[in-house]
Amino acid sequence: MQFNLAQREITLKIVYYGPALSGKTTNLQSIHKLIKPEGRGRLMTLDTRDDRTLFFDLLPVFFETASGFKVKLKLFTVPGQVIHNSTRRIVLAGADAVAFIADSQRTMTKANNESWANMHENLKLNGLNPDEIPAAIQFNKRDLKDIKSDAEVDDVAKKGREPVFRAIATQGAGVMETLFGLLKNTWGSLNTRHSFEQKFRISQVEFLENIFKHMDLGAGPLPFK
Ligand SMILES: Nc1nc2c(ncn2[C@@H]2O[C@H](COP(=O)(O)OP(=O)(O)O)[C@@H](O)[C@H]2O)c(=O)[nH]1
Ligand SMILES: [Mg+2]
Repeated sequence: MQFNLAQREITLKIVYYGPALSGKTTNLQSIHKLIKPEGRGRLMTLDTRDDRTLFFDLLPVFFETASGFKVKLKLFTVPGQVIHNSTRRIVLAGADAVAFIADSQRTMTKANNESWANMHENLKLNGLNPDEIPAAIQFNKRDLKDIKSDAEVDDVAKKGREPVFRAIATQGAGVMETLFGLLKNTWGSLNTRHSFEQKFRISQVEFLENIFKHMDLGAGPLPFK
């Protein structure tokens, strides 16, 4: 969390992590599409030399609280390719929460596991505790064949502390649910570590409602309370 007292501005950083081609960029593109222009900034994409790799994407989402604080949410993705580890570590620095985008295809199980381990390692190298940072797991590409079954996904959910979501990011399905689930936990973590509610007078419901008020939620209301 970055806090600028003079401008009464709070900036939160959310990082989308995962193996190459799991759908991190697609998640951000879908979220960007679902937010009305007044609630978002420009989606930036920097391409690196090997064209299938994106350096990072940044998606700022803004709102102002009743107590007069401006909250900015910055969403980043990392390049998944093994050779871009130093970039991943830099992007992860100062993260307030991580969304881990796994590829549901069976052939990607090893890549998912390696990326998960790599994320833990890079969190530690950045002085962040992998057991404490708010995290959500998304199993993306549910529309493809030869994917982990629902029962197997449920198993992952049972074993870990992170909430688990299913998605088809190319269709925008499950992307808001993932972000919402993650931000619910993020508020809890901020409140524990920074007395968020007391200091800034932002309740969890106000926090979530403000972030999602500009978003087209399509499938129905999210569980704010
Ligand atoms: N079938 C299918 N393809 C997807 C889905 N999400 C992403 N993709 C495709 O997977 C490829 C990699 O996606 P991208 O978002 O660039 O992956 P990144 O490397 O994690 O950022 C692209 O061709 C996407 O269109 C999905 O839910 N289903
Ligand atoms: Mg990408």
